[in-house]
Amino acid sequence: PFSASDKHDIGHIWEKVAPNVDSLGEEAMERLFKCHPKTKTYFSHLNVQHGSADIKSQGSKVLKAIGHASQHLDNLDEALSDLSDLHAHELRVDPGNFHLLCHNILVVLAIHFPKDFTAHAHAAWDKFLACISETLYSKYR
Ligand code: ZNH
Repeated sequence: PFSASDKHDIGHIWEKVAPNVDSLGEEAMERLFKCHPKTKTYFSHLNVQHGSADIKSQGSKVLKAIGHASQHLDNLDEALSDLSDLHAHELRVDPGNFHLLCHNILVVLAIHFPKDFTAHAHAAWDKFLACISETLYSKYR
């Protein structure tokens, strides 16, 4: 359900994110943990202190998965199938947490790419991240 202009805006911003997945991913995770400290409980085996290598690596993995998804907009279920198994069966992340992370990713995009983050791009990314989230918790029972 992505229009041609949605796809354009998703791809255009992704190209700007791609070279910066470490720092932008780290910032999104830090904002998530600051605004919603309970989300840290899923990462209790990692170091979630400010500036930790674990946060950087987790944020980078999340953004790279989003980049992968951006190349498969018409086929998210298949593109994210393994990740969806992981979140549903192993990590068992409460579905209510996904929109919190998505919101913080949008905030990071808005701060770093203010010119590109038009209302239309905002809406396209909001839809894109919601579709990713829906795919990641689609296998929950
Ligand atoms: Zn997640 C992991 C993505 C959301 C929690 N993740 C992960 C990874 C990735 C991701 C890529 C890696 C995997 C491997 O390694 O294989 N996520 C993602 C995305 C999203 C998400 C894309 C949306 C958008 N997560 C999420 C949330 C949460 C989570 C919301 C909670 C809060 N994850 C998680 C965990 C993990 C992960 C816990 C594991 C970590 C470690 O390392 O251990």
